[in-house]
Amino acid sequence: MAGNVTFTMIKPDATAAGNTGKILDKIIEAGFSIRAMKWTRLSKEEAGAFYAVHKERPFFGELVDYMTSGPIVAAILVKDNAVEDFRKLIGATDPTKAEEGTIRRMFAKSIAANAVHGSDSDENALIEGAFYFTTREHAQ
Ligand code: FUP
Repeated sequence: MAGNVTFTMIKPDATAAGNTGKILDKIIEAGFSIRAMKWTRLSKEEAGAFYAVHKERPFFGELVDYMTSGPIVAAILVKDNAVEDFRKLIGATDPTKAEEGTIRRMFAKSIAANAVHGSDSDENALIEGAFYFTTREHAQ
């Protein structure tokens, strides 16, 4: 059975553009509740560790530079079927391919500056949530 937790980051392009509130509204309207949330900024080491799975990809350096270029909002979200439903809500990685009405279609600037992150599996949702929040902060 699919889990009920996912993890998101509102990325530097979206916080800089003043879209944090609008994106949170969309997330809440879609039925997600916020279990933990933090406005923060990643160091290069933290961004590199978070995206370690992409270490060998050609865009890794740019991704780390971009993700450390400004503040982000990290959050643990709860809803039935959270991972899949949230991926649908945000749309494709490349905003030009994201469906109408999705968060990336509305707010993303490019494939790199794509407004939001969403976990791609239940396992990664737990790992990514634990990257930012202590057990006490997300045990509600
Ligand atoms: P997603 O799961 O949709 O966030 O996408 P991926 O895990 O494939 O990629 C993680 C991040 O790497 C994306 F959000 C943006 C960045 N990326 C690029 O900058 N260029 C690419 O060609 C692919 C991904």
